[in-house]
Amino acid sequence: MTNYTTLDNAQALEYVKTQTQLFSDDANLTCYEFGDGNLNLVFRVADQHQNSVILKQALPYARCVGQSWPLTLDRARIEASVLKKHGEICPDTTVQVLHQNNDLAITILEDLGHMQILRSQLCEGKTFDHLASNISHYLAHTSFFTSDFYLEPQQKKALVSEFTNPELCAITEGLFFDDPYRVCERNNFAHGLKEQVNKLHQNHALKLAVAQLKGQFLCSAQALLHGDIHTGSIFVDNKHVKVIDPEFGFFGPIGFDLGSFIGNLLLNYCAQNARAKALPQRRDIHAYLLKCIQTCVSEFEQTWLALAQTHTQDLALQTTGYAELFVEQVLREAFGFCGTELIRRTIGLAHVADIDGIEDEQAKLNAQSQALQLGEQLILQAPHCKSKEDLSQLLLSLLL
Ligand code: SR1
Ligand code: MG
Repeated sequence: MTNYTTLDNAQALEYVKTQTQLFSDDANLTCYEFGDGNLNLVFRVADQHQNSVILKQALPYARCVGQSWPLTLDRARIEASVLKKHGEICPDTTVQVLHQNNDLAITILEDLGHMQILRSQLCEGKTFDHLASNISHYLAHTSFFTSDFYLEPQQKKALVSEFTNPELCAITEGLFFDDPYRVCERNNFAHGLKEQVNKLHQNHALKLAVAQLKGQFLCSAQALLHGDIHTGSIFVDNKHVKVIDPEFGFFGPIGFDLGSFIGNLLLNYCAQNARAKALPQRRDIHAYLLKCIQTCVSEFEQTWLALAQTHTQDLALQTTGYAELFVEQVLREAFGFCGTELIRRTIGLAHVADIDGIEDEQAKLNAQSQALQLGEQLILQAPHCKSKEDLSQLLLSLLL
């Protein structure tokens, strides 16, 4: 990465002008940086006719912490490559990569500025009927077609190697499975949660279940994951859903992505007790989020089993009943990973705006406390569920 330099607005504009053919030669370009994520620079480059693209550049450190947390630039290669691979499988649901430069850690993407970030929409109480089907389609197809059920063994192993992402995985390993369960400098929570957090730190059964999930995360190279599919990594409008930002992508346990997505819907669920002040409105958004989770899980299961039935290449994995057992385990793990997302977003380093944006301090504390309890129970109880119906019952019993 010897040529690497961080771009400013003028340099990003110049880069697009001179290194790509994305605009015509006489285009009058403007450029501004508007990234508000945890890690990268994000520029919008537009011409006088409202054509625009997004130029994303990885910084050599985590933006949300600063230069004291160095971070590999290779994540830009991983992100662009995951988008391309997932885009081959699910073109309608994956943001399009227009240009990739690994030396400068630059990716140029189609501009989704006409769409909205799902997290902000859910916070405003907006709902999207097509969300669950689109995301379950994306998760089932990308995971099936990058798994050993479908790929030749050598092809699969070559991909595992191409998508080895040790530094970003180490962030997830620490933030999801280590920090929240012990005293740690990076943790961040209000004094009002101290007692609940202390109890959590002393809960051996919980730590054991989390250790099992971490074991799966470390050892189970099942499929090419997005690796960070929260509601801030999803754009929506009335018809479409587009997934962005898979810089944490790697070959991992399939349930991790499904669990991360569901976890973010549940974080919003907890936040709505404070956000949706009128009871009918609160009931509606709660019912929507629950339905969205149930649809997502059942359509994920159906789609995966249908793909396994028609497209499994491996002889032994074709054995009658195996795909069903495999998907049951994926779903159990998904609910466990979902629990770890709820906990780490509540007391760990990186929180979510759904809850942090609640103005009333007591209401915020209540939402955080609910997220912690929910996370804890999902982690503890999901491993004992035998089917998706059991998992769905478990969730209902914890929420109602
Ligand atoms: C230092 S990175 C913190 C978090 O932001 C990313 O979006 C991931 O969720 C990561 O865990
Ligand atoms: Mg991200």
